[in-house]
Amino acid sequence: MNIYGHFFSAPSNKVRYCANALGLEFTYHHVDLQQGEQQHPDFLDINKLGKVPAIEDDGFMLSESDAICRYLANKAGKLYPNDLQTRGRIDRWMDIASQTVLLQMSKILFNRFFAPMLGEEPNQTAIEDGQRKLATILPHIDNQLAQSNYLAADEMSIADISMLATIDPFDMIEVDLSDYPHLKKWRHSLMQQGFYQDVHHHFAAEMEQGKP
Ligand SMILES: N[C@@H](CCC(=O)N[C@@H](CS)C(=O)NCC(=O)O)C(=O)O
Repeated sequence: MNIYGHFFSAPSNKVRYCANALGLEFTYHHVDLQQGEQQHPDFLDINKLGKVPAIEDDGFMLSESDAICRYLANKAGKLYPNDLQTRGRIDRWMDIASQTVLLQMSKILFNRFFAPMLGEEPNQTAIEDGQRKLATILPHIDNQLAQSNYLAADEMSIADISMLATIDPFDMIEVDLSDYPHLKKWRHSLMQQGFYQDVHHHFAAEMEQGKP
């Protein structure tokens, strides 16, 4: 299997964490977004939308990080139990990560990190809006993790991996988790695991070199 991603991309890292946690073998390919490689005809054959992440698995192409994680979990038969209600809870937390947390986090990340890199004026109103809206969702995540070991159940699922990847940039944008002790503990414990450390070993090297 081939995974195409970029080290700055939380959705790409999510797919690498999932594949690692599921014990799937893959070759990772860096797509240089700054150089526009996502619009190269060879990459558009893999994902017509010209976005990472994407996978190629024995001739089957798939994009969208959550769809890929579900596909990989179904393929491996792990981290996405068949039980209807457990699946409902996993899907709910994946949606919260991708549609709520990512949206608010991205406002802060773009304006604090990428806007200055691109020579654009950071939008302070967008930063404050993102901070205010994140502060309404983080207590819900913390409350859930006070009640169960993981987001959707007492066992880890792809929902945990999805949320973990989504909040990776929190350190870069100085989101303080000290008011959320259960979330902080859950995050710390997952970050020690091999599926995460493997990507972040490369992530650090990639950050230093600008590419893998
Ligand atoms: N909803 C998609 C998001 C994909 C996405 O927006 N990828 C960005 C990087 S995080 C990208 O490839 N941007 C390049 C471009 O739009 O040209 C997912 O979860 O996979």
